[in-house]
Amino acid sequence: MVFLRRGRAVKVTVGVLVVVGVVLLLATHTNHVPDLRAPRALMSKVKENVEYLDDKNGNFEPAEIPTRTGPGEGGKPYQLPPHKQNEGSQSVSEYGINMVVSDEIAMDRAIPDTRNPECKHWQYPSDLPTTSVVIVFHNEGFSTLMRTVHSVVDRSPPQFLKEVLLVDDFSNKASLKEPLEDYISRWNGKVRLIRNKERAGLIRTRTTGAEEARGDVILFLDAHCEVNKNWLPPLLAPIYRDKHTMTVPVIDGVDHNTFEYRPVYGAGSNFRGIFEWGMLYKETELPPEIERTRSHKSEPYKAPTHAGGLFAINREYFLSLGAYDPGLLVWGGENFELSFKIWQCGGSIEWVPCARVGHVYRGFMPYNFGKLAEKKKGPLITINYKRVIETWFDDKYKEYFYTREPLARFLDMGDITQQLELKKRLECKSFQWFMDNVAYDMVRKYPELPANLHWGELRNAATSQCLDTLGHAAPSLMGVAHCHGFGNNQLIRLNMEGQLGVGERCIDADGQGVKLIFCRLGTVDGPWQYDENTHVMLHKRLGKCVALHPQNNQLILLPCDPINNYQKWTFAKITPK
Ligand code: LR7
Ligand code: MN
Repeated sequence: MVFLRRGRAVKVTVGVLVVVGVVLLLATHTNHVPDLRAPRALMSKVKENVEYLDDKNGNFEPAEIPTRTGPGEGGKPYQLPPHKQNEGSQSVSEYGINMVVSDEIAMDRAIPDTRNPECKHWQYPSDLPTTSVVIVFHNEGFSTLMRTVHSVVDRSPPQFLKEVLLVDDFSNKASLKEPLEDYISRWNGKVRLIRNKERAGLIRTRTTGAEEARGDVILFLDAHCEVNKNWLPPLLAPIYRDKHTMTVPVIDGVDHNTFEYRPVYGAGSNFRGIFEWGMLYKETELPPEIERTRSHKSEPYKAPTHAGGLFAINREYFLSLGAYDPGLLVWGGENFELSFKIWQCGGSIEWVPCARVGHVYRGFMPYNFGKLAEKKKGPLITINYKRVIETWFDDKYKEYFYTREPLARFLDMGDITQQLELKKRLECKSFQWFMDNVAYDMVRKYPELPANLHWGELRNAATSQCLDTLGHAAPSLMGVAHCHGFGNNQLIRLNMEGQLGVGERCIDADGQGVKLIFCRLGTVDGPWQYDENTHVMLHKRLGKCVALHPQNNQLILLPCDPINNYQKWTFAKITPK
């Protein structure tokens, strides 16, 4: 690792010097804790401070690496030659990632620096905490896993990287046995490997990793990441300042087919994690009232939650919070559990624009949940959500979740006594506090939900078929299909404000027919009115009713005719399977 030397730092342009100065001043005046909010009057000292840029190694900015050529270098997309494309596609069906492409790309390829240019000029404490980078994996591709490790070792100041801890969640691929052990021996113990004796799922495996780790801070990564330039110090600095702060890097995208590295968000825009009432994770622009208080766009900012995979936290703090709820199963919802726990029990979460990490977004999930899922009936991820909301939401908010996911009320979430005790013992605040003080911008997008008037399958009286999204993504035409009783694409909700919904989408209509659409953000009302007596579904704006065309079985809007069976619809109960 080569650090930026003073000589180079002085060459920065005047415009940037202003930023540099502000950053450095504060760094030197507050025990080197980075905070960009320096008084403007101090800017005259800019030059002097630039001279100090490299003192105490406080900057950690690596020297430019000479440009190389080769597959995927610079984060460019790589296309396989025709004779390898078939093999490539096969690997996509096995891994959700094109491993033939990955294998062609250097383990230590260069990727574009996607940070805000200001980031080059931050200064960090020289005595940041040591870090265990914990990577849990189940049947991941060898070269993507090892590229993750290479990027961490190559792009982290060695004094802060205690170890990379790989935790194998009971993989059965030969490449992840001896070949993996052989490969990591090149790092002389800095990269450690432990293995589960049975499949535990990613959530419990991460807790195992946290218990085993030797660093002060644990930093979780998925097994298919590439960390970007100078990623580590900015994630550690807020934890150094306050060990109840968890930090989250900004995630860039790596294409699962071509390995093209490209930012999801530009360097100038900042987003933060929220969720909708069905507990689907979302990201939203940083609210203007927060943006206004910031002197620099590269400054860390508080966020209600995070995507889940990539974050740093003081190890003892994480364990003192009980790590993850041990009742959570395999995958999903753990990001919310940890976020609510941290915020409501006195900690905070910061997103760090100067820490960028690429993550391969797969086309589909290449593994199943194994025996762990068989034991539990019902959709496992919804069960996790239910545990989380039953522990952390206030009653009023729990109702929003059940309004949006009516079947969740009937799922067995197991015992949460221990979670409730922990919440009490740590004297954690209410969910209302969290909504008022942390996620206050959320209800602008996802207002509090009116209750459902009806939910279930919506059956046509003439054909006994059910309204169905037909599995199409919005925007698309809806249709009817044989009623299957499983809910999913046939679970229709009508709320008190006339909104018809299915999953997170809404239903509307126009001259073409009945449509699945994206709900208008920030609204919870809709155009529908259901007649409890005649069972017609009126579209108020169009003044017509939903009808099934007797000949072609398509949905159309017709003048309301309460004695026509093709216009009569009844909500039928779905019983959870
Ligand atoms: O049973 C398992 N055991 C495991 O060890 C299943 C998975 N895993 C490993 C797996 O090999 C991988 O390294 O766990 C890691 C995460 O699994 P992924 O990559 O299949 O998950 P994902 O990227 O699709 O999903 C996101 O949501 C998950 C919910 O539990 C986790 O929090 C993931 O870490 C998370 N990923 C991210 O946040 C990266 C950013 C993408 C987004 C949004
Ligand atoms: Mn992932």
